[in-house]
Formats: sequence, C-alpha cells, structure tokens
Amino acid sequence: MLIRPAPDLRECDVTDRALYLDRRRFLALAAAALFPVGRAGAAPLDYARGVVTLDDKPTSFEAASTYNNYYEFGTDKADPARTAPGRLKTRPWSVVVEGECARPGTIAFEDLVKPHRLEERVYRMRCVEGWSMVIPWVGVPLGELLKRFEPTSKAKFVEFVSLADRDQMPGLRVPILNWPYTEGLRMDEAMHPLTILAVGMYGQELPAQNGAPLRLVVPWKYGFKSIKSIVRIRFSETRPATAWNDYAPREYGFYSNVNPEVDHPRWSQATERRIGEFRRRPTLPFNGYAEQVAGLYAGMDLRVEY
Ligand SMILES: Nc1nc2c(c(=O)[nH]1)N[C@H]1C(S)=C(S)[C@@H](COP(=O)(O)O)O[C@H]1N2
Ligand SMILES: [Mo]
Repeated sequence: MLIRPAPDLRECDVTDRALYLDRRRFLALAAAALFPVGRAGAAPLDYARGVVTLDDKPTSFEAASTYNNYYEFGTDKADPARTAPGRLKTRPWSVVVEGECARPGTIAFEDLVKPHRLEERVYRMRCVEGWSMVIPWVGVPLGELLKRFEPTSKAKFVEFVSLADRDQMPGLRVPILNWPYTEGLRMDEAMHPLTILAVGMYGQELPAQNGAPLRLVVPWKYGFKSIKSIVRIRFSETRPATAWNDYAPREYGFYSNVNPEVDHPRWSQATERRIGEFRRRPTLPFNGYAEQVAGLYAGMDLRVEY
C-alpha cells in the first residue's frame, strides 16, 4: 500500500503543525501584493522570502494554476484545474522512503517537511512542448531533506513515484503512460542546491493541479522531470526507469536538461513561448542555469545523453 493513513493527526493538528500558518505575515504579504492573490481559502505559508529571485516577471497565478500538465487528471491543459481540486485527497499524506539508505521508513507529510525552513524560489519552468512560465515556488532543498535518510555510498540515483489512485484520478483509465508516473535524478542532481521539493507556490499551499501536497522542481530540466504528488522516494544503485523515457526513449531522455541545441524529434527546442507573452523567445542552455549546473555534466556528450 502506498499511502498509510496517519490516524493520530486530527484536522486541526494538521493545520497547526503543517501549514506554518502565521496570520500577521500573511496579511503583510497580501498587503505587499507582490504576487496576484490566488485561490480564496488556500492556506498561506510561512517561508523565507526571496531566497532565489529572478528579474523575469512571474507568470500570473491564474495561468500557472489553470494551464497544467497532470495526465492523471486528463490530457487537456484545462483538465487538471477542473478535475483535481475536488478529487485529490492531500491529507493525510505520507511518503515511503526506501532503498539505499540507513533510515528508510514511511513518513507523514508534516514530519517530512517540518524540520526545514520553507524557502521561496522563483524559477523558470520550461516544458518540452515549447512553452515556459516563471513560478514563485515555496519549498525545501531536496538535498537537505534527503540527507536525513542517510543515503549509503551505493545510492547513485533517486527515484520518485507519484500517487496512482483510480478513485481519485480519472486519467488513469487512459493507458498513456505506464502508471504510476515515475521520475529520477542522479544523486548529484538531487543534491544540487537548486533542486527543491515544492509544497507551495505564490505564497500558498500547492493547488491540487500543480502537484499537491509535494512535487519536485528541477529548474534546469524540462518540466516533465518535476514529478507531482510524490508518495515514494527510493535510493538506488542503478538508474531507475522513468515514465516518459519508457513511453518514448528517443523523445524523452533520462537527463532531459533544457537544451536549445538538441531538438525533440518532432519539434525544435531553440525557442519557447512564455505564457502571457506573444513573441517566442530564445531558449537558454540549462534553462538559464548553466552557470550553476553545467559542471554536473562535464565530459558528457549532451547530444547522446539528452
Ligand atoms: N505525476 C505527474 N507529474 C507531472 C506531470 C504529469 O502528467 N503527472 N506532468 C509533467 C509536465 S509535462 C510538466 S510540464 C509539469 C507541469 O507542471 P505545472 O502544471 O505545475 O505547470 O509537471 C510535470 N509533472
Ligand atoms: Mo511538460
């Protein structure tokens, strides 16, 4: 069973312990109106502001929460916002951590996140389909979180698995991908300080359609690496199978670093359309994060290892 209920948590405990609700801060945030106010009733988060910022203007919350890829809730961009919020049950939530580590176990979402200070990270997001957004995520550095499980020296990769529950996810009836959705990173990619597990965006808890309650964000890779609604994390010695790579290995590589010079077999990756803009703009190597991450791939032929 992927999800173990946490019967010891009542609804009010969950709110107190998990959401870091701080009304004063939230009011200050709303007053500052840095970002468009999102869903009415969404829980605000307490987090360190501006840990990573960008000059690029953030995409509107409206666009970021209604133009989505989350195939478990349908393949149309509008499907996830229509179908996920009423169906995806994000509390209680727990994550199984297993494989090559000294401290495997099943951990409640609240306990997974609580030891960390939430941080705001404004990142570009580039989908392999040729569109992009700028999203102010709220999350924790994945590397710091993974260290708590004490990965062994055999841990060379990390695999992530999404929830796959037919009762909640109507898209699972369509066998596009081999469900559950899976993704993976090499250990050094997972430990890189830019890689985060997001629990929120625009100062609030993640909307269901964006991968609540926690999703991966790897800003220098195509969006499909950023797996949503994670229920399992596995350290492994060998490279894990990943959903899109299984589906079409020639089209979706394991690494999938944003690369304007390596085209998808059916379309160019040289430019992108920033959602909310009209003209296409050039796509940047590693999505603009080359200075920070290119060193991870020194000596690799990125045309072969795409
Ligand atoms: N479980 C799961 N994770 C997923 C997807 C999906 O279909 N299922 N789509 C991916 C793709 S292709 C992209 S571009 C991003 C989209 O994230 P967003 O909807 O928050 O913008 O989520 C990624 N994570
Ligand atoms: Mo994507």
